[in-house]
Amino acid sequence: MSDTSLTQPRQEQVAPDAGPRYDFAAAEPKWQQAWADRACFRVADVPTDGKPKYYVLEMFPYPSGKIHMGHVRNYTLGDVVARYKRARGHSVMHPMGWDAFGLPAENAARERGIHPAKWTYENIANMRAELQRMGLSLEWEREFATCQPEYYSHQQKLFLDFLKAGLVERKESWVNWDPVDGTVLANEQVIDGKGWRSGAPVEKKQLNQWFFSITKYAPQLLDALDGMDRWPERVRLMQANWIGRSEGARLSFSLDESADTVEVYTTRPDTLFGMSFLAVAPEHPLAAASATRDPKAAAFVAECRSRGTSEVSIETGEKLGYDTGLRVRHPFIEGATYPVWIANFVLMEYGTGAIFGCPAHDQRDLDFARKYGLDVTPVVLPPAADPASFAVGKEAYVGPGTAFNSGFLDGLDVDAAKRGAIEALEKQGVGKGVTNWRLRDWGMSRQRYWGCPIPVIHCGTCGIVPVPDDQLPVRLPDDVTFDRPGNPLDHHPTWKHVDCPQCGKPARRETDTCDTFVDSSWYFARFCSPAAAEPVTKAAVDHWMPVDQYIGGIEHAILHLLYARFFTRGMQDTGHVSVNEPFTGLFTQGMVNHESYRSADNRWLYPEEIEKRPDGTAVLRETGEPVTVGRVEAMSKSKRNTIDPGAIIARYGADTARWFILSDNPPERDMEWTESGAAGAFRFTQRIFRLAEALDGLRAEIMPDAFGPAGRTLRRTTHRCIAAVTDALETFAFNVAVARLYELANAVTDAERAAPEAGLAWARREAMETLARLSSPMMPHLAEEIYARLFPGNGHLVAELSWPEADPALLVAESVTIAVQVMGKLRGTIEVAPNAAADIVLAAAEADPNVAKALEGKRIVKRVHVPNRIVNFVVAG
Ligand code: ANZ
Ligand code: ZN
Repeated sequence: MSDTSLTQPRQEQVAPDAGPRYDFAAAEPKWQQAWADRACFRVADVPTDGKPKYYVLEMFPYPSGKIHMGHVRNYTLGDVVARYKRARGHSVMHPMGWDAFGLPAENAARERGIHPAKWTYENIANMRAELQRMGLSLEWEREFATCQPEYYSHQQKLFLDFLKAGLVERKESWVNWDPVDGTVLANEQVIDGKGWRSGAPVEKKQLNQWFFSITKYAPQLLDALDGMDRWPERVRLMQANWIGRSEGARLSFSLDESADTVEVYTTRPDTLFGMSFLAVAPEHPLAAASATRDPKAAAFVAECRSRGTSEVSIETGEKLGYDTGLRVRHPFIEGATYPVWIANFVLMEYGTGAIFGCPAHDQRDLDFARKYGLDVTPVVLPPAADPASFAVGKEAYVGPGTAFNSGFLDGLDVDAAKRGAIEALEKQGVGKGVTNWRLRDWGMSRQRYWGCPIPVIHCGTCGIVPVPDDQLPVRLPDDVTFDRPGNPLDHHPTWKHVDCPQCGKPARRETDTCDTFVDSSWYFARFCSPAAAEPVTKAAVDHWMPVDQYIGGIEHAILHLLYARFFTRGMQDTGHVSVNEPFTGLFTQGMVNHESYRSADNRWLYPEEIEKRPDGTAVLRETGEPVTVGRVEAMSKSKRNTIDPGAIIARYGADTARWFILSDNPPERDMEWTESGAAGAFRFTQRIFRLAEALDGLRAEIMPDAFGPAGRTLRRTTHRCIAAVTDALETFAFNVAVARLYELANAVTDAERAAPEAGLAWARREAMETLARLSSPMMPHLAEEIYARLFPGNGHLVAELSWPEADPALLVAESVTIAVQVMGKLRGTIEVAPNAAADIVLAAAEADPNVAKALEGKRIVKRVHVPNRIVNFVVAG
C-alpha cells in the first residue's frame, strides 16, 4: 500500500458551490495575534518553571528573498514537533533567525548596485512576514541575523578564544583560486576544474589562510557518532567517511643516488612487493626540486597547477604523470629500484603527498601503470585462484586473499600481511604503523566583504595581534565599492589602516572574513541567550543545549553538521558550554517535487501557465496549445516548476498548506506538490469546520452514564485516534497522523447521520474537540477556531492546552478476528470477544460455513487454539 493511499479523504458531501464558510483569511491573523498577545511561545533564557526542556530547531534560512516550499516543509515539520512537545508538558524553545552573510548579497551589490546590507535586511523583512503568515509557533523575540554586529561581535570573541586555545592556525596552504572572482574556493566549489560561480578554470595557489583545527577533534568527532542514535544512519555514515579514519603505515624510501628519502603513506603495506613506481604530488618538494633542474618537469607541474584539484575530478579525471628519472630502493628487496613519477592524482594535502604505486591492487595505480607502461605484479591471491595463472587485467583486485610473490609475507592473509610488513619496516627503522585521517583542517578565511571580519591585526613588529576585547566588534565599513573584482575590504581607503594595539605603530587589519559556515556553527547556542553581552550566558546554554530536535535538509549532512559539532567542542574547551554535541536528534526531510511542463517549442512553463485536463494531459491556459507534462522533480527556478507558498497561503490559508505538505508522504521522503492535493486539503479544512458548526446548539455539558451503539463506536474511534496520532507524532510519521485524523472526521460524519440516541451529541462533541486538539500541531488556526466554537468564552487557547489522553478502556477491542485454518490452510475468519474461552471459539470456528465445508466428511483429530489469533483443525480421512 502506498503511503498516499492512507490519506485519501472521503468524497466531500457538500456541494462544491456551497462556498467556504470557514473564513481563514480573517481567522488566521486573529489567532496569530492571540498567540502573540498571550506570549504562548515565550520561554525564559533560564527557566524556573521546573518543566522538562525541549529545544526544537530548524536550520535557519538564508535570506534569499522569498520563502519556497522547501522552507514550508522544513518549518512545518519543526512546528508540529514544537506544538506537540509543548502540549506534552515541555517548556519548548523554538527560535528563528537568519543566516545572513554570504555571496549572493555581494553579487546583488555588484550586479544591481544595492548595498549588501540593504538587500539582506529587505529580504529578511519580506521572508519574516511570509513565515509569520504560516502561523509557526516561533519565539520571534529571539530572532537575530548573523550579519548584525550584535551577533558577529560575539563570533569574533569566540574566534579569539579559539585562537588562544590553539584551535586556530594561520598556515600556508595550497588553495583553489578563482582568478575571476578573486577568491579561494572550497573543493566542493570547484566543479570540473572550474569555479562554481565564475566558471573560470581554477588555479592552485599557495596562500596564507586561517584554519580551525578541526583535525584535533577527529577521533572524538568520529567516536561520538556511535552514540548518536537519534541521527539518521546515513548521515552518521557520511560523517564517518568524511572524517575517514584509516590504519596504515608511513615508510621512507631512499633515493638510489643520494642520501635523501621520500616518505609515503599507505593503507596497504601488505602490497609492498607489488610496487612498480613511486609517485609524488605536483606540489611535493621533490617535484619542485625536479622542476628546477628539468624544464619539462617544470612545465608538467605548471600544467597540474592550472587544472585545479577537486577531489572528485582527481578520482574521475585523466591521470597524468611525468617520470623524474629518479629511482628509489625497495625496503625489502635487495637491489630493486623503482621510478619516481610526479602524478596529478596524488594530493599534497593527504598523508605525506607521496605514494608507492601497486597497480595490481589499486585502480588509480592500475590506470596510471597501463597508460605509462609500468609493471603490474599481483601480490594478493583471491581465495581459490590459481597462483600460476592469476593475472590482473583492466580491474585492480582489491578484495581479500593471501599474499603471494611477496617473500616473507607469502601465505599470510591481508590483515596478517599488513602487520607483518609493518613489523619488518619498524625493525628496519624505515617505517611505522599509523592512523591517518581524511579530515582536513577547516580553511575558514574568505576574501569577501559580506562576512564576519576576522579580528586580528598584522603588525610589522609584533606579528599577529588579536584585537583587544574592548575594541570588539570589528565592524564592517558601510562605505565600500564593488566596482572591481577582489575583496572590497582590501580596496577600502582607510578601513584596514590601524595602529597596532601592542606597540602603537601603524599596522594592517586582517581583511579576510569568516566562511559563512562559521556563522551557522554556533547560532543554536546564541539562541539560548540572544541578548547576552558575552557569546552565551552559561546558565542559559547549559539549560537549553543540546538541541533536542534539529531538522533540515540532507545537503547539510556533512559540512554544516560537522562544523557545528566541532564548534561545540571548541566552545566546551574554551568554557562557553558544557555539552560536547549540539544536536541530540536530527531529522532530514525530503524534497518538495512538482511536475514540470514544456511548451511545443520546448520552453519550460510555470504551473500557472497551464491547465490540467482530467485525463492528466495539459494545455496552455491562454491558447489551448498542447503542453508536454514532464517528470515530477525537485522544484527549481530553472525548470519553472515552483509553487509560491505566498500564493498558496493567500488562496487557501496557511493551515491548508501545512496540512497538505504533511499529508502526502513520510517527511523523510520526497513529496509531490499537486494542485488537486492542495485543493483536497482545503476542502478538508472546510469540512471539519462544518462538522463543528453542526454541533452548535447541541450543548451537552455533563458526560452521560451510558451511550448507544453509535456513541460507543464513535468514542472508541476517538480514543484510538488519540493513541494512534500520539504514536505517529512521536515517530515523525506525520502523514500517518493526518490519515488517522481523516478517519476521525469520517467517523464524526457517520455519527452525524446516525439515528438519534442518548449521549450521541456528547460523543460528537468529544470527537470534534479531540479532532481539533489532535490536529492543532498541523492546523493550529483551524483548531483554535473549532475549539472556540465548541467552548465559547472558556478563555483557553488550544496552544495552551495539554495533549489529550486516551481512555485505556476504550482502546480495548470489542472483538478480535481469529483466523481459522484446516490443516494449516486458511479457510475463514471469525469475530469473537477478546480472550473468549476455547470451547466458544472452537464452536464458532466449526460453525463458519467455509470451514464447515472444508471439514465435511473428515474426522477432526486435533484442535489447536492460539487465543485471540488462530484456530487450526488437524483432520484425517
Ligand atoms: C599503496 C597501495 C597499494 C595503496 C594498494 C592502496 C592500494 P585512504 O584509505 O583514503 O587513507 N594515497 C596515500 N596518500 C595519497 C595522496 N596524498 N594522494 C593520493 N593517494 C594517496 O587511502 C590510502 C591510500 O591512498 C594509500 O594506500 C595510497 O595508496 C593512497 F594496493 O598505498 B596506497
Ligand atoms: Zn606591534
